[in-house]
Amino acid sequence: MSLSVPVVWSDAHRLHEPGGEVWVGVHTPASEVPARAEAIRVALTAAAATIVPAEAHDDDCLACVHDAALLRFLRGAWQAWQAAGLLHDPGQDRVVPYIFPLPGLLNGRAPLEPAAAWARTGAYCFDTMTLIGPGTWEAARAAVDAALTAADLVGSGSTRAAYACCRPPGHHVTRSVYGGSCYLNNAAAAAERLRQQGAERVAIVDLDAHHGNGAQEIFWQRGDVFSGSVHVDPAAGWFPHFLGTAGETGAGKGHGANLNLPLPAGAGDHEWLEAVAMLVRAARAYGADALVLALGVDAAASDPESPLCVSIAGYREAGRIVGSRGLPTVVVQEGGYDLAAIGGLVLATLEGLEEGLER
Ligand code: SP5
Ligand code: ZN
Repeated sequence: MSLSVPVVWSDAHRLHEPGGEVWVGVHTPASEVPARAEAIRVALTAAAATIVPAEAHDDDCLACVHDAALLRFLRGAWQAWQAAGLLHDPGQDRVVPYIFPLPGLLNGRAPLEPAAAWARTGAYCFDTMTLIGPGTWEAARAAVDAALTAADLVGSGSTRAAYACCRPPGHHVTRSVYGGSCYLNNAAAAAERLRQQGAERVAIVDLDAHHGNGAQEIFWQRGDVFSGSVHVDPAAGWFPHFLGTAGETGAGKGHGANLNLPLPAGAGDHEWLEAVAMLVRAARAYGADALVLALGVDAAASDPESPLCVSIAGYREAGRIVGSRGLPTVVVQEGGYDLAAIGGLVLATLEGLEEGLER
């Protein structure tokens, strides 16, 4: 039995080598590494999946979800860092933030555009862990192309479901700031593309172990895109720490179109699958005519970055639950850091999704 969900892929992901993560001031090894996507590709190819190259798209859907200033910064960040001589003095070969224009610094006024290149990053990056190297922009842009290509396949009706092997991931990026190993919000761009292709209402269902804060903020006041996320409770000490609680439900036209289901550390298949089913029911009740599945597989028990304890059978069942509503579905890769498990987890989820859609 071969996997029939097409797998959208770009070699350009290899150009992004974060080279590390600065955590509490300490340079630690990177978790979001090129070997992740390669391991997924190996598992899906072994299941005889069809690989579809990501097609270049213009910036249209990207400009719908991100501020022009963020896109301008990301596009030129590496060159500006290099031009400022920072590779040699002090000897930093990645773009990293240093000072942050937090609201309390400015009494609500707009920050200056810093003259110093090394001071600009903090206006766009909300953590110290998400480093930019020479190929980061090209890889992140190609990941968006992969998500948009998958959305085209689904939106045109040529397949019920498509999977985009996006790397770097995207679900932590808001309209104006990046972080959490993410640079551009692939899932949000896919949702916009599905809308362009005729879906009136799109639901993003985020299974990554961490809160999908990016889509939450991008679509906070919008009634046409629902955001739902199951994740380890940020209030109990987990990234993104400052948000992701059940009380965050959207505002204005988006009131009721955001649903967070935080779980305690240690939660396993039973609680997690109940939450997944609840998200899918909410997406249905919302009236979604297409889904974007933000598929992080870092909720797996063996994952080094989260305390959730989901099994591979749990991910397969989650795929079935998501597929059971028969909605056109774009699957976008998010986190997942156990290199030995990541390929099997993604494959199991996609197999479950196919089973759910066939029923
Ligand atoms: C896409 C995604 O899953 N992003 C998650 C980023 C969460 N990173 C939080 C890291 C918290 C500190 N971990 C210490 C390990 C240092 N390498
Ligand atoms: Zn994650």
